[in-house]
Amino acid sequence: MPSSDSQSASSDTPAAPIGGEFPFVVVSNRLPVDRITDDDGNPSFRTSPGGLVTALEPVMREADGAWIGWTGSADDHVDPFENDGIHLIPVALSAEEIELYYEGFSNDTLWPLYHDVIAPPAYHREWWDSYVIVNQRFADRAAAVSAEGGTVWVQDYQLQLVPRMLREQRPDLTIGFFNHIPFPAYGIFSQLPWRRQIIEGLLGADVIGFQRTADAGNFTRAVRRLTGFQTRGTVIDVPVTAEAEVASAKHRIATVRDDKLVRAVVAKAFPISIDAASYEELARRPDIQERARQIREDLGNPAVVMLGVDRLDYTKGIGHRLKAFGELLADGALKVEDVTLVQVASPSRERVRTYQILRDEIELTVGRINGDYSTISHTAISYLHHGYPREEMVALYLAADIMLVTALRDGMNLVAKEYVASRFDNDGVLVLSEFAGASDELRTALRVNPHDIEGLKEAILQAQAMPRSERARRMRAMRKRVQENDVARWSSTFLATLATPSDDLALPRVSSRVTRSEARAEERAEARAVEEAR
Ligand code: GDG
Repeated sequence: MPSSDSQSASSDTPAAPIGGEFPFVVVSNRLPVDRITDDDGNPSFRTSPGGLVTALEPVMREADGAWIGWTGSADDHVDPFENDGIHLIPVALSAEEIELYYEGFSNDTLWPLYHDVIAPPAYHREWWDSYVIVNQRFADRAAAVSAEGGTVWVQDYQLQLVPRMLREQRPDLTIGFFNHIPFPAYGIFSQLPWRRQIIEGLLGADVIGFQRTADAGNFTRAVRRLTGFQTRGTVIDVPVTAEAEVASAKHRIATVRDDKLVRAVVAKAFPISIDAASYEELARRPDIQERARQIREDLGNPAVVMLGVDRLDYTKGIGHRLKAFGELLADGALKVEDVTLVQVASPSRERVRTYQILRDEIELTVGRINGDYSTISHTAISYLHHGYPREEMVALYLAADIMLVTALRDGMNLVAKEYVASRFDNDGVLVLSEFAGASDELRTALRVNPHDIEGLKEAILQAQAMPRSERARRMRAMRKRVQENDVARWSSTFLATLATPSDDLALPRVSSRVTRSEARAEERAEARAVEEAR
């Protein structure tokens, strides 16, 4: 078992003596807590109520799990601590690493690249170097605290090198990875100067989860192009050479022709969701319903309230939404007396230049539309550059007749699912971009291509005119889906796949190599699946 000495020298203050004790470990860039300071200036932590925590909390408690991540502040050398019954293990990042690894490589290289280069990705070697160093630090920490034969679940694009780095140190572990954002087509991914290292990093995992079937297909194709490894449907045969790996991961090892040993890696879609019941519970609270009424009243009781809720991010298509809305006002198809658009744009990545430019553009557009169409008594767009408590978000969902989700590219989009989960009255219309992962599941939303401004305008008008019976029919179908496939089911399905021995993945076996024609047939089938998923 590696000792905590294996942490990199530039890492945190020495950890409390907990090395090697946790059978289940989650690793994510951020810990699920926020640092708060009381009136006397004493710092402490408060759980940040994200969906991931809600999903993993029961698993964590049952398995005596630990969560590894960054606290969100620079040079924050904090010893492991317990919060709400979860063991939290902080990893410190220096101010320079936040700039290079986090704001740079994660948010200004990978984020735009993986979202189909909506904004141009920047490639800097010093950002990459920092990404490697920080990923190694997370991997070292996971290696140090995980129990023999334990399970580690790594989250998201900031930590794609961790699976392999961890496997090299701890072949006894079962390693999962989940990518919360899209995985791009090879033509785009191949721009990345470090594309091979990323693929190799991810292939250190036993199960690699994606939001959509199309993302898993893009990844598998990138694996074939860059490594030549054989793939069979959702299974990738990764050659193994290290004896330790063969011995410790027997159940995932198979022999293929020429006595080659391979490790079976699964890459498939596990669409993430929300804690649907908790949204419905909030929505049913009389005080929150009263707040929803109050919001409508404060807006001047317009006939129609439209809503957008997004982090202020260029992937979310806020500009396209505003353009369609502004044109409908200009055409006279919508009247400012009848309709208000509430746009919550919560502050995000404010130190990254692209985000500063986006904010300026959005606020200029909002100002223009309001200047042109608002009256003393009616405001066209109520624009809110704030974060709100969840109770207020649910009140907004209840107050909104039409929810506009017009992302240009989005892994899933939880806001769409939150709106649906909150509408226990089976009312409200969801206008949903086909480029958000949620559109694979929410088939009865009004699905739009946000680049098609005419189509978007038509969908908004259709939503406005939709009869009550049709609204209810569409909403009921979406609610069923979101209630059945909640975030608890997401995590249990992923973890069950991770625990599945390879026999059930059609291993062990002595297989022949996949022939070229089989590979082509498989690619065609994948392409069909991608088309169907769209
Ligand atoms: C990434 C992927 C994927 C937003 N403003 C406030 C607030 N929020 C909450 C929403 C929602 C969450 O933040 C945003 O989730 P999204 O899924 O919409 O988008 P990303 O932040 O880009 O998340 C995405 C997700 O990971 C999960 O895998 O779906 O595709 O990009 O829960 O409600 N919450 C509160 N106040 C706000 O002002 N309380």
